Amino acid sequence: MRLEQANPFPYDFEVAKTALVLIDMQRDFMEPGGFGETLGNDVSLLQAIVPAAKAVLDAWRQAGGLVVHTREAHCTDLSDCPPAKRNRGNPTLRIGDEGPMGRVLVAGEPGNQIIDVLAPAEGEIVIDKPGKGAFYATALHELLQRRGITHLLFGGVTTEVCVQTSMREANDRGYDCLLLEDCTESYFPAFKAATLDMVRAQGAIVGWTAPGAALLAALRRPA
Ligand code: C5J
Repeated sequence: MRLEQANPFPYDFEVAKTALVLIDMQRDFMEPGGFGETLGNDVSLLQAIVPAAKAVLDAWRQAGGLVVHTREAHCTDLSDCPPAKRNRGNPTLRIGDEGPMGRVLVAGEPGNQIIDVLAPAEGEIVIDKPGKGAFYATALHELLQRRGITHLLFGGVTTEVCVQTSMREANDRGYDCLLLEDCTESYFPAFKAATLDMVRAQGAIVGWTAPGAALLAALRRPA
């Protein structure tokens, strides 16, 4: 299968060897009262990508592709949250503090769940990650290797933090990565634009980018 519209040049992949990786589409980042807002961000900006991400998720499931969801999540005793992360900046609530959606960025809390509309389906991989990257201190690489995955399609939030970090980690592990432009968002539009540019610069130094519609069209084309 080929995404002709991909940048900086067409992206070839096989559904059976490709996973859709949706990064951190959690209430903690997407809704008021969560981690994103405690850092001073306008979380309403992120809602814009939900329809495109949902359309891609539905089509990818329909095609039988592997789906991976990640959550930035710490264990209840915060033993996987370095003080340098917890103490950084001047948030209104720190990781582990009790907020309106439960303890901020702690696994199992209401705010830590993926938003309902993109909730994982039975059998899909869900990775709880203590870092920004999806490969750091998780079993993701082994799970993908076991399934013969060579290509990753990325969406999720935020573009320049957890999405970009995960893409760079994936790139170093040998995956051909593509970022779905309208399925990722940042609290800072300029950072999103810069990330898309830097990913595909220098002949796709980190990977490709393409609109979600290009993937939908490719999946609809007869084989
Ligand atoms: C952040 C993330 N922004 N999921 N996490 O702290 O990008």
